[in-house]
Amino acid sequence: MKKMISFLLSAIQASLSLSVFPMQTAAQVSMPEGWLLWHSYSSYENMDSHLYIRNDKGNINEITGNFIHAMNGNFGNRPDLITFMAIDQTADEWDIFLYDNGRITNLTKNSGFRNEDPKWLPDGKTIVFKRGFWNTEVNDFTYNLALLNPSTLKITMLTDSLAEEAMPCFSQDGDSVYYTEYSNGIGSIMKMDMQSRNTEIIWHKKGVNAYYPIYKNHQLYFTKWISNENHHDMIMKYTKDGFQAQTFNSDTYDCSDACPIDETCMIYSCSANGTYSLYYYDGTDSVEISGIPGEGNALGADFFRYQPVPGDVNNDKICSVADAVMLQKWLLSMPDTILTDWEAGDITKDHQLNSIDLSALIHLLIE
Ligand SMILES: [Ca+2]
Ligand SMILES: [Ca+2]
Ligand SMILES: [Ca+2]
Repeated sequence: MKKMISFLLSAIQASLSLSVFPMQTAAQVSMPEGWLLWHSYSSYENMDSHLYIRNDKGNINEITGNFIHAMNGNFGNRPDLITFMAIDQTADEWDIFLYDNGRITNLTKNSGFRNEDPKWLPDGKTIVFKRGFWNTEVNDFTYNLALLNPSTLKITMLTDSLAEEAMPCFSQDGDSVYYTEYSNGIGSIMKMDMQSRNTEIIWHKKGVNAYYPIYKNHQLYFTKWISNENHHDMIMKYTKDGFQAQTFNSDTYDCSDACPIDETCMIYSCSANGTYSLYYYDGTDSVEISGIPGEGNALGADFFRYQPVPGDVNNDKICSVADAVMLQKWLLSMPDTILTDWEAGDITKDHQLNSIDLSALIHLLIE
């Protein structure tokens, strides 16, 4: 190992005179590597929803346990940390569940409430969800937003109003929570500042339902009806430049449940074939994601992107001397040297691949 490293260090000296290589761009239209989570049901009323996960190797497993009708899974800060909602049959109530490396816990067991729509806060330590109870004063359910600590099971209420707040999701900095507020069955997209608890309307139009806000990569997405008259769903993106409709939306079928992967790519549910299927949009084209099991509808996707191992240019999921050798050969323009994952080689993250990255890679190996 030491001999190899000293050889590489001397080789760096030799290659330092090489000019900077611009990054190559991969012209592939395929989904990035990662873990995909979704639920599938024949119809919501049949209460037959199942929660599935496809790992980064492409293997699919159903998340099962002492519950039925599981849905709305959400990844925490690692792919084996998931929260979802399901019905606890013994208690006959909606509960928030935790899946942690294969172990399942009911976090709201026998609460006497309806617990729904869980989403992780960005730190992966707290869950925000919707909690409802039968309110005898108004003869209807009252729903509020709440925070849940999975370690202590402590619950902190965020709202206390007769209006229904639903589908909460946090911004990446954790400063604000976006949610849907319903009035006479029509949803508006709202934002609450976590410090002041002040709320503001992000999107509201009379007679047009808007729901399912998702905040990712510093952009907000949500689903809304096309218009007063056309109740097909479409996905909107909200940035500093205003509201933008996604180009894949249609007047004749539904596009909903945005699951953004980066600034342009996303997974979403689309009913172009009659029932909901999962689609991947690469910024230009949409393709149906193949090999998705489950009868009927596939909805509520979440995606945990595979994080490349720094320096792993041969993409064998570890950083080793073999990567240093490969990067060095590439820098020396040796014939037939192709980097499997050049992005992993850009350790300095300056979008250039040069001897400074090789030097940084060798430092990683020495560490
Ligand atoms: Ca409320
Ligand atoms: Ca490697
Ligand atoms: Ca670099």
